[in-house]
Amino acid sequence: MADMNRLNDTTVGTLPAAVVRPPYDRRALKNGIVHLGIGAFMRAHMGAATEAAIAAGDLRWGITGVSLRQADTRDALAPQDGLYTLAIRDADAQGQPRQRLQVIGAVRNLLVAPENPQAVLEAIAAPDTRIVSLTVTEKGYCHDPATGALRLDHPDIVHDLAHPQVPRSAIGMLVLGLQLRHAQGHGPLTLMSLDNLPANGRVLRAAVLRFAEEIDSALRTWIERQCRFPCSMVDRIVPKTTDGDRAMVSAALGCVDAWPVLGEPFFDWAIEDEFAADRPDWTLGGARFVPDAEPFERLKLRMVNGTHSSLAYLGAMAGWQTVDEAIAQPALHTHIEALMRDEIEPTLPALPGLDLAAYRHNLLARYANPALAHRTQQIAMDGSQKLPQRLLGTLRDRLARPLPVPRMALGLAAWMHYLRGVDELGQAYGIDDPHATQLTALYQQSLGQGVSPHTVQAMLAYAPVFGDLAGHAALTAALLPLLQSLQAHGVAATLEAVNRGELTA
Ligand code: CS2
Repeated sequence: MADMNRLNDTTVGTLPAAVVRPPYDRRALKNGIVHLGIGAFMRAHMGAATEAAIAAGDLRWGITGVSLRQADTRDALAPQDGLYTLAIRDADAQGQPRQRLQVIGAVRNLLVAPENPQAVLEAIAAPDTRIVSLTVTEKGYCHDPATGALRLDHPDIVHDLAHPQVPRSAIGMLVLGLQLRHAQGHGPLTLMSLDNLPANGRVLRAAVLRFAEEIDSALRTWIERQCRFPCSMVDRIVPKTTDGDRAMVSAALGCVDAWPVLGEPFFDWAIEDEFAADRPDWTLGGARFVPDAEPFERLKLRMVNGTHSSLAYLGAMAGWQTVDEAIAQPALHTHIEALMRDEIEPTLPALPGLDLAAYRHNLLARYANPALAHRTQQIAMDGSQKLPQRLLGTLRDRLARPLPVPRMALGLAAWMHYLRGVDELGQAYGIDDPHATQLTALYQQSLGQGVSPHTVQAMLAYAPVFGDLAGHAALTAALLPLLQSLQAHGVAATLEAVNRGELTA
């Protein structure tokens, strides 16, 4: 690749004709959106939908992308004038992987918050800015996953309250940026979370108001009355980009893109039409505006993310490295399909026009996409932050009725088993989770001579994740034989047994 040109505003005109590229004059773009957490997901999802709105002629929605920690995205994209390629991957009718390439021009500016937090506050305050959106992952809200409340004792929040000139957390940056905006007399903003949290807009709103209350009650009132926090459901599978992906995209472009993203063809975004000022017409990119995102979020978090996490822990332990490799195992396929049909779907609210069986079949086909190489270890990270909304909501609903939970409990048992830090092939891996130290110590200490009721009880007593499920007798009884079987016989044998209707409490 050394002798190839770099993708940028000059070379974009020379790309092969099959590559879609910005059909508008990028120099005329205004910066209407500031996005915190300019990672792969946002660039493959909202970045693509915003590009569609801009391409239709509305040039107000250029994006300022902010990295909250690392400089790598800015370092890669600044020499490319913010241009990056979205590779949409699937298989053709013969099962051969293929990709469709689009160069996206919506990201105009890039900031690295730790280098210059003031620049981020100024971008939030700038008069052209109408929307600040976030993909900061579950842990980026500095909240307690079990209750949803902002943790005033979170180290980043403690830091930001003590040093408001140099905020580190997304919440601190938002509030201090809004404070500057308010002081400069510019209008209110829409703050939009695109993370996989239930009622993501309400979680964000509560965190922002709680932080604002600590620094300035008049500011809190202004935000509360004037700013808007629409909830949304976002859905597109976006694996982490690898060096191989970068080489493949660059070869197809005939010039180097150091920071492409890849994703599946599937795209969904249901967002509440609750904006403080204008917004792009994201329907042009496949979004839909809905009066209430809650039923969409519940559907998506439970069906997609819930089964994704279950599959990821089982797959990671069995040594199935990618989602398509895992779902190709007949016993796992049977389990995931039955998990959706028998245990998750009965907990979902009816949605007009939604055919749940078709949704389920389509989801299994998405998991089987052979061109994504989505790693089970990637999905397995941050379990403490993900399990409450992915698995525990469904579990709580079923336990309250009470209905049996053998398949839901298997996902949870697999997460506990995963905490031992070594897979069934003997490969050790790190646990990537903000609670990793506490959770691995708890699991390993509670094991003693092997899995016992004490092991399960000790895990369920971990309040930041399980809250009121501590000591739950039926859940303990459901988990125990599954965890024992995973430990003694492994993933494949446990799946077979569960599929035969065994190992139930
Ligand atoms: C995945 C999600 O990494 C994960 O935890 O479950 O990122 C998932 O791919 C997306 O939510 C799909 O929309």
